[in-house]
Amino acid sequence: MSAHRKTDDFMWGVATSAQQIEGAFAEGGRGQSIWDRYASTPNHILDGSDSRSACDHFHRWQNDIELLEWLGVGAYRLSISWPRILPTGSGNANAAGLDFYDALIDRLLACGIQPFVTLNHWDLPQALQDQGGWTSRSMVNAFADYVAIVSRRLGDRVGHWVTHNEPWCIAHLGYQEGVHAPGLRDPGASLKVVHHLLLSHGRAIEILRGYSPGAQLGIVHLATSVHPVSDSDADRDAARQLDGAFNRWYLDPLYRDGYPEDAIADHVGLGHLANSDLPFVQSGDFEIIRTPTDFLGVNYYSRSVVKRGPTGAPLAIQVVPDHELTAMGWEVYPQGLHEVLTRIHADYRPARIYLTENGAAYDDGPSPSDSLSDPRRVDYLRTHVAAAQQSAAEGVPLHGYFVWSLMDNFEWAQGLSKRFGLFHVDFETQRRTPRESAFWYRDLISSGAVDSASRHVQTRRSP
Ligand code: GCO
Repeated sequence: MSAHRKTDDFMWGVATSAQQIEGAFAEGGRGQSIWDRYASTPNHILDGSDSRSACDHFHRWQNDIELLEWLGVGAYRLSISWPRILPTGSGNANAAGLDFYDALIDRLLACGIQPFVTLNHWDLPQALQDQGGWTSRSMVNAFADYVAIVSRRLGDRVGHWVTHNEPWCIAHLGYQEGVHAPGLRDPGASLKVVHHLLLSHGRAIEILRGYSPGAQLGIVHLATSVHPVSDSDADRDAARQLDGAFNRWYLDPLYRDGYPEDAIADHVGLGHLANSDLPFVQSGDFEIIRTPTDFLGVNYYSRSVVKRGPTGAPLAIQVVPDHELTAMGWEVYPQGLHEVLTRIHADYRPARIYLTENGAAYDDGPSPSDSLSDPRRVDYLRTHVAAAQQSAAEGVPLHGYFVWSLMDNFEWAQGLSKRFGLFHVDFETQRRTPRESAFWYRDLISSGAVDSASRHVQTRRSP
C-alpha cells in the first residue's frame, strides 16, 4: 500500500458531513432538514445543542481548505446538504446551494485535493419526511431527482461519488430505535426504509453514470465485526443474527441476490415482519439494487460483542475489561478492522474498498492544552492504519483511508459533546487548532510510514 498523496492509487483523506459542519442553517436559501427538526425537540440531543451554527463551515470553507492543505491530504470526503439544493424536497434547485458546492469543488481541485462526495449523509429535507420519508417508495424518485440535479452540475469534476452514508444508521437508529432523526420506533417501517434506500442507490448509480462518466461510484456501509460473548449455542446464534441484521441485510442485496433467508426468518420471529413475503419488494428491485458499482465504502469504529437477549433479540454488550473505550463507549478493537475488511473481500468481492471513516472521540482534559494533546487518538489511528495496511498486504483491494473527522463537529444525538476532530474547534470563537493527532497524520501522509510519524510534535508550526 503506497502512502504518498501524489500516488494515484491510494488516497489519504479526512471526512466530514454537511449537517455536522456547515451551520448557516437558514442562509443561502437552505430548507429545513430532519436533523434540524429533530434537534429542536427537547431531550433529543444529549447536551441540548443543535447544528444551526456547527463549525460555521458555510462561511469558513476557504479557511477549512487551508487546513486540508496543511495536512497534505489527497482527498476530502464531504457531503452535499440535500435541503440546500432542494429546500422543499422537490421542484427547482436552489441556485445558491449549487453555487456553494461548485466553488468548494473548484477550490479543492485547484489545491490538488480530490473531492469524495456523499449525496445523502442523513440530512433529508423535512418536507420529504412530512410525506413519509424513507418509508415511502416515492423517495426513490425524490432521491433520483436530487442526484440528477447535483451530478448534472458537478459531475464533470467529482471523481468519487457515494450515494448513501450508512443505511443501517438511517433505518435502524432513525426508524427503529428512534435515537436519530426522524425519531420513529417502528421495526417494520425500518425494513421498508432499508429497501427504499438500497433501491434508490441503484437508481442513483445509473443517473451518476450518465452525468459523471468516468467517476467511481459506490455506497458506504457501517461495518462491525460481531463476536459472541461465549461459546454457547445461544450466544453464537445471537452473533449470527446480529451479523445478519447489521451486515448481511445490506451487503447481500448489493452483491448477491436479495435479503438473507436466515435474517428474514429472524425478523419474522421478532415480529418485525408478518411472514417471509416482503411486501415492499417488487419484481425487478434486486436487479436495480445490484447495479454494478466501482467501490464499497466501509466505515469502521468498533466491534460488537453479543449475547442472546431476554426477548430473543441479540443484545450487544460491553465486556472489555482489558480494552480501552472511547468517549462514545466504543471498544478500541483494531483487529476488528482487519476482520471486516478481509471478510467483506472474501464474501462480496467489491472491486475496490475505501475505508471512508475511522476515528475516535475522547473527552478533553480540563485545560485548553489538554484538548490538544491526544495520545489516545494517535494510538487509535496508528493501530487502525496498521490493521488496514495488514489487510491490504493480504490482498484486500483497499484504495484509501479517511479519518473521521477533520475537526470537532455536531455529533448527531451527542451534540457538540463528543469530539472526533484532528482539529479542535472552539465553538464560541470558531477557532480551529491542530491536535497532536493532526501533526501525526500530517507526518504519516508526507512520510508514508506509520511508525516514522512522531507523537511528540507540539512545538511545530500550526496552520
Ligand atoms: C457515522 C457517521 C458520522 C459520525 C461518525 C461518528 O458513522 O455515524 O457517518 O457522521 O459522526 O461516525 O459517530
